[in-house]
Amino acid sequence: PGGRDGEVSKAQRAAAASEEVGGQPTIFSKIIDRTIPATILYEDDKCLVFRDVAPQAPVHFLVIPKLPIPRISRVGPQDTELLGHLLVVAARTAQAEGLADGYRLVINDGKHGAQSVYHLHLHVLGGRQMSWPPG
Ligand code: D5M
Repeated sequence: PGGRDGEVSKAQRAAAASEEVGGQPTIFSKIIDRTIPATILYEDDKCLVFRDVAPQAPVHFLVIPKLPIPRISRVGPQDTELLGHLLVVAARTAQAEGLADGYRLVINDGKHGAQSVYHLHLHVLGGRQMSWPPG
């Protein structure tokens, strides 16, 4: 597939992301385009990292792709490189945040995963002892 197919795919998936929330862009799209404020820790052409507004640990930030993939269960082989990039950025930002004793990475998917924002995001939580299993 050439670049044209890639563009079609992006448009379709942006539409899919909107459908999940009744045709409105998610709050994370508004953070990407700076319509609403966030405490941004890192940004590049593919992703954005910002602090969670309702932190569940002393350090709690989110890593999101700029491409509005709605949820992890919607990804395909075309997303492999992007997903790897998000993990590398998560780990590097965790290091920059001083989480040398470890941290928790979480992706919530759909209803049973208690996902509330339908724009894919990795939670990074640290700065305290985590327990297992999660609730
Ligand atoms: O988690 C969605 C997360 O997004 C949740 O931890 C709150 C966070 N959130 C929601 N709105 C904002 C804004 N405006 N800034 C920063 N963080 C936000 P989920 O995995 O979907 O349940």
